[in-house]
Amino acid sequence: MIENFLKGDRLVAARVISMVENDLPEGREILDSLYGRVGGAHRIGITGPPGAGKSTIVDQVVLRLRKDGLHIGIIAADPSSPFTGGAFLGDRIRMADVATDDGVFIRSLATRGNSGGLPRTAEDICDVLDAFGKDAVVIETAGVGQTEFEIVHAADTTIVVLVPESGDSIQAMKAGLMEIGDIFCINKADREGADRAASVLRESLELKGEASWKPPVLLTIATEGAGIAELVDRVRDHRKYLAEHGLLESKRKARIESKIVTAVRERIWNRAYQRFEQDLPSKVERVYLTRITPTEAVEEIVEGLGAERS
Ligand SMILES: Nc1nc2c(ncn2[C@@H]2O[C@H](COP(=O)(O)OP(=O)(O)O)[C@@H](O)[C@H]2O)c(=O)[nH]1
Ligand SMILES: [Mg+2]
Repeated sequence: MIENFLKGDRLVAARVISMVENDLPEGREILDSLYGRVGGAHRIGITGPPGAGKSTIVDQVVLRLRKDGLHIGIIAADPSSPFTGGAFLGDRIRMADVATDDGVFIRSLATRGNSGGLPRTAEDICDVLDAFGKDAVVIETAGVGQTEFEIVHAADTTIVVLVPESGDSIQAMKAGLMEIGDIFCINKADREGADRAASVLRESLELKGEASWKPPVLLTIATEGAGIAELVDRVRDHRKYLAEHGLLESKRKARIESKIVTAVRERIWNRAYQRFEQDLPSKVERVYLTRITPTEAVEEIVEGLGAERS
């Protein structure tokens, strides 16, 4: 499988991604053996409110990158449908321009649960596409809830897409989106108020103090491809900036660190939980009857785990 993967077999890549997405041991094994090849791809996150035009922008950006001969992976993390738990097909269809191109690999993910968060496995899937030889991996998320912070962690460069109507609310906008953007797009600039939204946004970004990277604010009309060339230029600038300041490296290390911490936590927790799970109802009962306090119950459990180990 690995041999065919390295030959560029897309079906095999899709299978590897499924294994990784479903957190199968085989998936982890394959990812481990490919790990030496991870690290080259530029990870570009794109977030913003639903309907702002993120997928349309991705489509346009990817078309442009393809013209330069780059190979691209796309991960679309859509809000899951409350009825089926599966991802909407809309994005895949709208990305029709790139969907038939062999140099592009698109993967739609169902976000699990209602949090709208980026699935934990999205970073692993990025790693797979990176090892598959993609020059850039674009991750699209609906900008709701937790996603903002997760995308920043997963991406080297984060693009925040807003629409002209955001102008009135930019000042009141969740600090979240303001903090995370490396590049801002006011998309649907064919509509009223785009210039004003852009200048309000620029002003608010000015107030943020003197970071060495000033997030540019661009106007785009994604449906017409307007502003996309500049967007791609700014993405390249940002990548260059990261490289020159050692930030690609530090971001990568931060991802490795949290990957390790998360995995260790999970393993230790699972093991510990198995050991005290059966005593839990009796502890609950004793706390309920106020024989012991919740804190005492915790202490008993933790001490019990320690005693068993030694
Ligand atoms: N008028 C206008 N419509 C746009 C523009 N960009 C995207 N759209 C439309 O907005 C709708 C939502 O776009 P989509 O890319 O799916 O948004 P997403 O939910 O952020 O991914 C679609 O009907 C697009 O055709 C634009 O620049 N101007
Ligand atoms: Mg979309």
